[in-house]
Amino acid sequence: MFCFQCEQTARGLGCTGCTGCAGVCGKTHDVANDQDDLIGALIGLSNAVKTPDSETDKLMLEALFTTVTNVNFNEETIKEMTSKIDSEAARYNISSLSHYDMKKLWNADEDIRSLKSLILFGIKGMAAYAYHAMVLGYTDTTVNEFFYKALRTIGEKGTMDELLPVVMETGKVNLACMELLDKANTESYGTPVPTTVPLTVEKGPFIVVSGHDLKDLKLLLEQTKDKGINVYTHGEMLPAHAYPLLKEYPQLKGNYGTAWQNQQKEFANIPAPVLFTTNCLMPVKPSYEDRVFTTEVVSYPELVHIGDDKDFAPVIQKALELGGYNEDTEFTGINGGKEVTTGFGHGTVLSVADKVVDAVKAGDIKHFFLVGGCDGARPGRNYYTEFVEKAPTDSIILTLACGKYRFNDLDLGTIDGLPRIMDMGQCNDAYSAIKVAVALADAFDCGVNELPLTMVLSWYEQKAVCILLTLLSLGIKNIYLGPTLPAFLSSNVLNYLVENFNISPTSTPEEDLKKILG
Ligand code: FS2
Ligand code: SF4
Repeated sequence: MFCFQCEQTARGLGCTGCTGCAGVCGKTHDVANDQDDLIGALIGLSNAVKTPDSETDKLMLEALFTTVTNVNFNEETIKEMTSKIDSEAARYNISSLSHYDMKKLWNADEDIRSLKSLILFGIKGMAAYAYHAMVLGYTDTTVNEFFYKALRTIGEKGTMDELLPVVMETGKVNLACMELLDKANTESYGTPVPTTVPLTVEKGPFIVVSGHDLKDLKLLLEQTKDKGINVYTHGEMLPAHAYPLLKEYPQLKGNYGTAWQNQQKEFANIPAPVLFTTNCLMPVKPSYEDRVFTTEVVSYPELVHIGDDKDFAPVIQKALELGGYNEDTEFTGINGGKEVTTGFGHGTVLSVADKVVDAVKAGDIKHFFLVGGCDGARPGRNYYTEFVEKAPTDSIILTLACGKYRFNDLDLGTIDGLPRIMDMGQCNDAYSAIKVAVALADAFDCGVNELPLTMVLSWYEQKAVCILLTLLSLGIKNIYLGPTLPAFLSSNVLNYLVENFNISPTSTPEEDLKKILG
């Protein structure tokens, strides 16, 4: 196996090994190779089919999403998907589909490998967003067509000069994709409103829902109506509390646990089932394996999978069987806070834009930080907690994705009635941050790079890659990126990013704050 698509890759170089080995995430050698075959089949399909239809689009999104870190650990379902791609080719009268050999990519010249990896990992992340929009009935032809173009590009010979524009195009198309998902979510469930979310679990049966898929949560809320079962979000599902049409379910009570990398500890003893709608699933420990359920593209050997009929009866049954806690049970965030807030998407923030602009003009707000992205297991990620704690009291912290669990339970007070920490939502809600930044730049008649705004990002998996590419495609400079730089950036590609975008690796909160504010 060879895999270096995520931040926790072995030795900061790549997860490798032979039969019996596994990557740091727990993905086995066989699963890694099966995922490569799946991508190889997709590249073959992109070359062979000139005008794919919506069925093919759906399969392509599923296949890419399947290979995102912490989504699928199951050889059987990955192989099934590869066979589906071969059958799909047969539907277009292609009798034998040639698969691209991914070893050609992993063994390519390091700069070519680096640029193609940016494209491949970027479209994997983007596929997750396109998939969530698609299940809500929203698709975009330009976005879908780009996936095939990108896949073909990975399979072709290409120079750095030819590949760089496709890397930037990946970011540009991902902006359209995040916009599509924002539209899908807000038209389906309403515009998020600021919401306080308790971390206490009430007594009685409950279900924990993790991942990013709001539609699955909505279906589960429908099926748990009047059943005496409460529902708690976990990880990236937290922002669901802010959507008016989800909020109206009285059994949607609060949030359980923190970011994904703590799940093996946090799920070990809970008297409730957990449903994973997307990443990030970690290898499931025997102590709680009978309580974890998967759906959509998430797959793990031996776990009960809720299929397309979306009958959550096994999850509901398990919740009733386990019964929950006997008493209301108090949990806290990692800094001891008993509640968190969310719901500060572009709809909310822009509705108070004049207040924000006035506070800046009056000198009450001197700086905005976007501190967001993925959380992860590596040491060093407390950088983000310390950064937020040490940020000056006249600064506002915008945040998004699961990295916020490092500090979202801190009470940093308010400035002119505006909370100092504003959670904009899931990782895809980076779209909100971009909309707010562009609106502020308009209000102050300057470019986004001239605003008193700094992005301090944490990355882990491939959705962070497509978001970073979107920011670069918009010409956003001076981004701080940590906790480590991607292993798939060759030194020439990194130099290009530093020279053209002034990307800096994070150092220490004190030093970075000094540099930013100095
Ligand atoms: Fe966090 Fe994991 Fe959102 Fe990422 S829950 S690292 O998938 O996509 O962010
Ligand atoms: Fe290693 Fe990350 Fe790949 Fe898992 S996804 S095998 S941890 S690089």
